[in-house]
Amino acid sequence: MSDYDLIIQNGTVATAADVFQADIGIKDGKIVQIGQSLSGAARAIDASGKYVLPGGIDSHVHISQPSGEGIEMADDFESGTLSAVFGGNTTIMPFCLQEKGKSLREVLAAYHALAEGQCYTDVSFHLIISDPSDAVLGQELPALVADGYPSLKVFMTYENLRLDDAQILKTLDVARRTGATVMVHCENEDAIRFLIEKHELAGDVAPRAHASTRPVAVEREATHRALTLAEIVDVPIVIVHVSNGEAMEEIARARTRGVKVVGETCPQYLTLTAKDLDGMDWEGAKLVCSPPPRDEEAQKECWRGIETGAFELFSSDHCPFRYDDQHGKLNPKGRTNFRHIPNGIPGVETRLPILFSQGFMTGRIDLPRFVALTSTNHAKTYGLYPQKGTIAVGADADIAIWDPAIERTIRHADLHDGADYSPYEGINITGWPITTIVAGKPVVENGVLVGTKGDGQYRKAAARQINKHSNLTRVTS
Ligand code: DUC
Ligand code: ZN
Ligand code: ZN
Repeated sequence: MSDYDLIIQNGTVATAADVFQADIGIKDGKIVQIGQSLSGAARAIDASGKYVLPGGIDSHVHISQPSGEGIEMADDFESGTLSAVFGGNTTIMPFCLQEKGKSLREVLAAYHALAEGQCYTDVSFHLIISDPSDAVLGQELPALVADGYPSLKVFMTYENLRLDDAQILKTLDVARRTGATVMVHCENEDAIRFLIEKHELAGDVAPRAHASTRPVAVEREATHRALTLAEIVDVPIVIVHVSNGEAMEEIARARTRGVKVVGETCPQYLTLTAKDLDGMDWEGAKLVCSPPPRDEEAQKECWRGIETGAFELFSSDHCPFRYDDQHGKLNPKGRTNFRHIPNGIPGVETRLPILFSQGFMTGRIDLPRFVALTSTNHAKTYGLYPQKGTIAVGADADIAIWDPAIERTIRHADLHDGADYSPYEGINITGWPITTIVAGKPVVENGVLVGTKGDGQYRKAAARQINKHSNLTRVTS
């Protein structure tokens, strides 16, 4: 019998800490050896001239999420994970949305049924809490955290989703007691409502108004408030999809007060601006996401956050809707008023190439920082580490092999998601993941699909171990 099922030979391996030349031996889905000149495998992949990195973990992805009457997301678990694996990801973390009145168990069961047998990557869920009743906060949530579902998102915006400050405080308090991790969408709903009414009165209802009704101040104020609520409760918090320097400064200030906060930014805040929406008329609907893209100055600030460590997470916020579709961006109401255009853009396949090309290949960040931002920190923040997010003996053999010599232009026609456009169309990229290995099995090899749906499994996560580790460190079995 062979010592290994698979060896990856001659590659340059990187983790969040080191870069080194090594072979990797894989057996039964795990990394079992890292060394020189390994042999004795059923098969070998030659990675000469390539980078061998932990597979991407995209901890902010929306799949098959209810999004309003008549609206359908463009991806189910099959197409979403297919797109993810072609983009070098081995795990994605979609959200399970609790609709008001529903129990969390019911919601989870429904999402598990949608994902079962359909996935090309591993999957681990976050909850979205929209109805923090006594039963949910008192019984269901603590039981689920203990049962391997320890992360949840709350919204400060959207009529049907937003929690008020009292509800957020209570939710944070449950997180403090149970070791759950709370992600917060920070935008002030009342301020947005006020601005939307003004725009509608003035007849300003084209997609560009989406950006002007959600200005930086709306995000900055809510970010400050969320951080203050976490400070009062004394619990770590994740601020998701930060779009600009002012919100980032709130995170930095909170850190100096001792708040444990993890900051996330996304490709749209590095590559798109509100001006793009402006120039596109109704095609601007393709870029409607929240928070909206800002300006060149905000892009620079987000890059600064990536370079300096203000942000620990770089996620796609993949939230795909078809553009030219009555169930998508241009639904019957959406084609007459921006308020009815579903919020969100696709990007799970392009997240890693954009940061690799514009961050690593330009010298803005080094390879360990790329790995930390795209894989390791996601695993640590959400309780999947060290089983996932690194290349180490005993870890899952979740690996992406990158060819830094590939030059490509992003074209939606080459991508694998269910949308009908990419917000990143036309961006030139240097470097692309050519082979993606999920739990020891090549799913994409040399740019060709060789795996099958069902190769990806559901992975439970661990809660924070209170008083034993920092907010970024947990242990999964
Ligand atoms: N928030 C997200 O995280 N994704 C898409 C839309 C939104 O408001
Ligand atoms: Zn959000
Ligand atoms: Zn999102």
